[in-house]
Amino acid sequence: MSAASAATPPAPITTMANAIRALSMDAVEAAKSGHPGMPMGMADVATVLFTRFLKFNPKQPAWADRDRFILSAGHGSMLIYSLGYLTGYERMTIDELKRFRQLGSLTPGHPEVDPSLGIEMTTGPLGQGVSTAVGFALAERITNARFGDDLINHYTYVIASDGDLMEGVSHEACSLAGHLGLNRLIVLWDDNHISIDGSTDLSFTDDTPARFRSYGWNTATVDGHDPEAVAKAIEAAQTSDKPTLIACRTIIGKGAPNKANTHGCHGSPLGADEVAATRENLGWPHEAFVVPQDVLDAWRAAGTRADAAYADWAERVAALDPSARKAFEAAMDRGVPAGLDELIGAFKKKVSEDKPSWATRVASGNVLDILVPAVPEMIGGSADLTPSNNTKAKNTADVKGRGEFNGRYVRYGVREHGMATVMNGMALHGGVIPYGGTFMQFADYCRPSIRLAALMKQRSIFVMTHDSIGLGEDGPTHQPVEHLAALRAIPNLLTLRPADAVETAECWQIALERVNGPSVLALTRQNVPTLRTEHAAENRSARGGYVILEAEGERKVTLLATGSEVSLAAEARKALQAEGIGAAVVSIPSFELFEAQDDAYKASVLGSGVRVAVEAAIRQGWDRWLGYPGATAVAFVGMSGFGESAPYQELYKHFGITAEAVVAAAKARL
Ligand SMILES: Cc1ncc(C[n+]2csc(CCOP(=O)(O)OP(=O)(O)O)c2C)c(N)n1
Repeated sequence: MSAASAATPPAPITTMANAIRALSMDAVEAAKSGHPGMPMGMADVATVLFTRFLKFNPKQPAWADRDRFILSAGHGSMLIYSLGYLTGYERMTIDELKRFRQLGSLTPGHPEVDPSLGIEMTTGPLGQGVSTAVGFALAERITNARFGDDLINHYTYVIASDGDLMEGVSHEACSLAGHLGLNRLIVLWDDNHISIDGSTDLSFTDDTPARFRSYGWNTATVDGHDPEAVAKAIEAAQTSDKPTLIACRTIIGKGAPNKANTHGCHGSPLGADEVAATRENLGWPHEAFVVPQDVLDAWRAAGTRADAAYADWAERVAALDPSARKAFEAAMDRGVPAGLDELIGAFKKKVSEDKPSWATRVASGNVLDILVPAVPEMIGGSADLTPSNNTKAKNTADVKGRGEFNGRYVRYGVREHGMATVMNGMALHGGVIPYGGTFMQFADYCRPSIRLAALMKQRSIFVMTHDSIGLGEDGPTHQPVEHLAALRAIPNLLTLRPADAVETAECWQIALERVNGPSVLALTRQNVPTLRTEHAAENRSARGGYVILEAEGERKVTLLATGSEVSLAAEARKALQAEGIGAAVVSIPSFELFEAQDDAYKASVLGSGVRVAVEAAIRQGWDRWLGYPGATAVAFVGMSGFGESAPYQELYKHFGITAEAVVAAAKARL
């Protein structure tokens, strides 16, 4: 048992659980929408967890060593909101519960990340919570290995539903958790045999515990309405050397005399009559939203169980020598790593002098060789494409798992979606800046988690190499075409497509400094020349778009490009200039950052006259720059269908993405 569990409150546990049931059904009733069944079914399990095991402090919700609790079955959000109110998170008032699902309330339909309310992550897309929890548990072990038991030593608890365990991503992430032996991960499965369509027998007849055992987990099966049985299972899980799945056999909507154990109470209000009958049945005579003082007191006492543990921990932090304390706080505060300007500046200077023709994935690998040793929070990885993604910095060890967590690199296996969720969990936990690689084509396999990273404002850095038909012979299945547009469509995601080694370093700096959102680095497989041959200390990519090559003489044409096509635009510029046509090249490593610049800057970069954009991808999204005021005529040179399998030089020719085509497009419009 954790230190915090010593003071077991003597309160009647069923009555305390009934408070969750009543608040949940009342809030759903008031909102006229929501999911009462799950919180009512898991109320007993949650009460055992929060009153006897969970190490948390509603007055110090950001406590770095708190246990993490993730409600993966986010549709049952009233469970976590009820717990927040009952245990004493200050802002989670009874009025917020009354405003369940209303605009601007702290109680949206599905929980949205806010640790100050005890909500560790945004859940709702089933499968995400339990999978992201694997990342929390992994970050806990990694930060424990770095900072020691005195500072980081906690559990990650999850409540997951049938839907969570049906979703493929949970299979990926839980398999990884078993492989790594994340023994501080404890999943309480709401094994209620009901989902939306009815009985889980309709579609879900796996032997789930056997499946988890095959992943390397412990499993237990308990009556989820027997508090002692639940407590015993959690106690055993705490000392296990494996992650644990506790199948809690429960009755959905427990307490509702007519609707319990039916899918009718999964996602609809119980209705006034059933609510009244449930009050009667539970022996809960109180008005809607009224929790009697003695029950509230018992819950509030549960919220103070870890006060002493917190004070002891704070003392240990205070007693650290100043440099150790600074390192710990810097890591856990999720700030900007120190010294980036110098590291990136020196790299840029060297490559602008050496002018290598590296693929940007190679440039990225070389940047990582410098960054990873200097930024101890960075934890890399790849979904089994390490040699292709160039994600492993020289001389770094693997995070092997099973007690060995002091490495810097995670072998995620062929689990792109799982990798992305786990990265998000690490970012959310804090103390770790996760980056992970795959082919950009497989961004689609990660997309739900990339979207959640953006929604949750987390610094997950996705390294996506092989970013166009420029990957060549692997053919259309591997060649991204619409992916840049699709990634650029996600709000609060930075899609960075650097043109050369200098821009690659700048983009890494941008991604690391971006403390409130994820980034994708789109990197080439094929070599590209160094275009930034004059060193500038300024991070020019940070403006999103800039004139990388100005026109000689009057600018008549502006060529817009990203990534590998910037060098193609540079060739086209040369040909135009040779004919006396003043042409500038604009590199746009990030649409989002360029969009954020003021109009005067954008106008000066985009220029007037003819504008031609070139990108080995679809046109979607480009018209915002082509159509920006000032152009007399515009053209786009790119892709409009899927790729082909051939050496990449041939593919560029085949699809007409060439310097000649750009020149012709410009000249035709002059
Ligand atoms: C990825 C995803 N697909 C579909 C849904 C819609 N949805 C919400 S709950 C649910 C299934 C409910 O069954 P279960 O997970 O067993 O929860 P319970 O009914 O026991 O509360 C579904 C399909 C979702 N939230 N996320």
